[in-house]
Amino acid sequence: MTFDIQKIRQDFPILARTVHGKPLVYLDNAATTQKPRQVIDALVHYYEHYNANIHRGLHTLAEEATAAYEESRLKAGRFINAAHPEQEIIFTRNTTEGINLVAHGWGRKNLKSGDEILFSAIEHHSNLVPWQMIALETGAKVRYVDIDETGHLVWDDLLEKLNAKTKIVAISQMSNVLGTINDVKAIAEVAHKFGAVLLIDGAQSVPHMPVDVQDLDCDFLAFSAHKMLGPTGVGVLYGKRDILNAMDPFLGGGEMIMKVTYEESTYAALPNKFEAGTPNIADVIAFGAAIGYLEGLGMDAVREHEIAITQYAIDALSRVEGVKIFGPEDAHEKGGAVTFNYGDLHPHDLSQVLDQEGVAIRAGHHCAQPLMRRLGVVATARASFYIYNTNEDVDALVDALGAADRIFGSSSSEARGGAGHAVTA
Ligand code: C6P
Repeated sequence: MTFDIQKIRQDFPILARTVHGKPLVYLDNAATTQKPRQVIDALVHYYEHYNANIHRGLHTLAEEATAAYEESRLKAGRFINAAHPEQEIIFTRNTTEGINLVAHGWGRKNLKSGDEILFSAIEHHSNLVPWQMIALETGAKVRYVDIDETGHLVWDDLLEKLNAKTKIVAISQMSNVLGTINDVKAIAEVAHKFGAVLLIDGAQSVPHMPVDVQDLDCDFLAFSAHKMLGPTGVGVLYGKRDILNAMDPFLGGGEMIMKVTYEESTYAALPNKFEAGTPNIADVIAFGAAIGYLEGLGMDAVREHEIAITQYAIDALSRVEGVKIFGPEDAHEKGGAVTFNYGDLHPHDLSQVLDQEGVAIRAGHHCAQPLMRRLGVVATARASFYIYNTNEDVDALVDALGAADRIFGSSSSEARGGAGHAVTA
């Protein structure tokens, strides 16, 4: 292990609490992560010492707030190695808003009837619904790349569906359900050959592995602060400068203009053009502290820790009779999310029993209903890990499954039929 998990845990006040009299075992990190003291302190410090609106005021507080806000932009840019952080990093509310910004800001201008939008079978609703909406509006058509039985994209299907009509490829780098990691660098290469732009949904990848937008050569990357130790209500949309410059604004209002008359307006330069109205100043500043925390650990070390704990979890869960795991078995091929079902027990019931044991997981369709249908299930349970999780947390999950079994008899002989580790179509 390249970092000291026990030391890290001390930075997270919430990890000291109990749930139903049991120590909290937080395994719902793909939904949102917990926040370290450094992030909470940055938030409180802002409100206690220099709360002011940014960019507008000429007083000391406004200048301090503006400087801290812009510093977070530079930090976010450095974190993903943007070539021009001061222009290419747009603060949004979350990944969802970033993708909508591209669908509407870029899509309205660049899509027309007969064009194609290509996404994949593993996408989160956030990377499906905005494209369906813009397709309806423009007459473009949505298509998706299928997955194989381990949850990887079928490369031949991608090549077959990419063509001169494809104008944008919108793909997640890491699935929030199966954890599968897509080779987005290779996808960028083939998409660009056809003249298409590539948007990466980085909601799950950016928090968990090193991501370098220049190396990937992606055109857009969207991610959320709250999944990487930061506050809720802040997201980042990265876009290549030339592409952002050529796009129309998504929202109109204060801060995003150059000149306004009663009849018409001209727009501000990047990034303000895309940040209409007062932004989420406090949370953007606290997000800077979250980035600093992760940089202190090193994203290579974060990834290394997650491979280790994910493999430990896959191995431990595989030994539990009645557990069926979906997605890759090798943790090197996936992020820190393990999705499974336990016998014929509904994941919602399972989640409730685990909660009684202090273990927090997510159960449901994980905002990926088409993928659930593709897997042949209505819902699954998901344990997802982050920097503060230990193998003991995984042991607690496995023990809690025993409690569920005692209550529901979930690993009944009928239910034990599932072979596990396979995506069933
Ligand atoms: N997935 C999960 O439990 P927002 O809500 O905008 O911050 O993130 C949306 C989103 C987009 N893409 C992927 C791959 C995601 O995983 C998510 C959020 C959470 O899986 C909440 S549904």
